[in-house]
Amino acid sequence: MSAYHALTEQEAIEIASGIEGFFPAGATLNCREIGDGNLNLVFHITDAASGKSLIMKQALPYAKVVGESWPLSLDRARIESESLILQNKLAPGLVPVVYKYDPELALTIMEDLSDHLIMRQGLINGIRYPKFAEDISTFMANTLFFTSDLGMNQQDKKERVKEFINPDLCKITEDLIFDDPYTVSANNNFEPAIEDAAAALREDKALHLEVALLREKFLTNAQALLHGDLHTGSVFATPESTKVIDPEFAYYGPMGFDIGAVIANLLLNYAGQGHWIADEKELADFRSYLLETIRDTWNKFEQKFRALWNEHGVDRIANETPGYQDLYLNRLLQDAVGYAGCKVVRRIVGLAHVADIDTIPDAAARERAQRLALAIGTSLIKLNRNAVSIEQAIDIVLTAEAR
Ligand code: SR1
Ligand code: MG
Repeated sequence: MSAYHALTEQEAIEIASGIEGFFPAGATLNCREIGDGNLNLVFHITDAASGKSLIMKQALPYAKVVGESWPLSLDRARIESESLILQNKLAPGLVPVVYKYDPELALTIMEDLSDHLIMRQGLINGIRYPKFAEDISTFMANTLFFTSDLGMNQQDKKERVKEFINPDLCKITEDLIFDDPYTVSANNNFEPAIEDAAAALREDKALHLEVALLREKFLTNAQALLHGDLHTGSVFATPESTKVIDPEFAYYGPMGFDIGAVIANLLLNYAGQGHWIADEKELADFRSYLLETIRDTWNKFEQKFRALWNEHGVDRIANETPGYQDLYLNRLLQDAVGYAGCKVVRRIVGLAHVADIDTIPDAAARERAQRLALAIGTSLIKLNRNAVSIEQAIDIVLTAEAR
């Protein structure tokens, strides 16, 4: 099977049977297409007799969420498989293992993680993930430090920047996160009940200035190889284990974009959560857990990033100049806060939303959650260049809630 075409379940079975040594000879394989994301086909192949299974992810030449009118490069499948392989070296055990990549079919064959749950769904169900802050901070510190000019040969890094040029997927982010929510765009998608809040986003020039600066950094700052779409739908988790998936948006960009994505998606759950848990104390406890996870994620990330720098830093002047490391980390915090804000706002008024909020059945409760998220998101964006501590971001959340 060679030339590119979207696979059927039967074809996926034939490819899986051909992977030497994976399934027992003559195994009766079962296949289900389970892709529920915005862009790709995902086949789950299982052999009930041996209990063995794998995942095949195939890129489609257009954005599935919109249709064939929005073409997308298949090269993102290469970017995803190469990112996963690199991430597994830099942060072992925190991503699925890639078994095989087929460039012609834009197909990545990888470890099946269906003993884990997509973290977004878990959080919606009120599950806590006590290992998440530890694991995601390790993932981000290792992948961001060792792909940056601080942690790798700087000539090799320039070669790597070339390998991860990802224009189509970056354009999605540039439009959907840093432009559409602040103007009238056919891509936008919000409920009539919050039209006034959407109009306020379009009119707030001080907000636009901050978004323009964050957008400029996303366009120009090739600081490290990012995951590029590190939301809670890109994490498979159990209380004991964390696996980061789906790095098809990977490119060289500002580190704070990944950190901000994690913070934003915990906050989106925070905003939606109030309406799932009826008991006041239980709700307050779960929300405190989410804020504690944000605090831990940043603090652990900072501590691990500094430790890697002190032990493995390759840049003489960066290593030896007093105050440089502190300023660098403060800029990362500021970027993380700003990008977190942008990522919250886009999920309320932009094209692609999140289930944490969209599946709230009661319209008035859903509107309250959307308004809370917008209040948090816009305040974080306005804070970004003045942030000196993660506690300021936490305070913004607590103040927005009290309104
Ligand atoms: C057209 S793709 C919409 C969104 O889905 C992905 O997960 C990214 O977040 C993207 O912005
Ligand atoms: Mg994805």
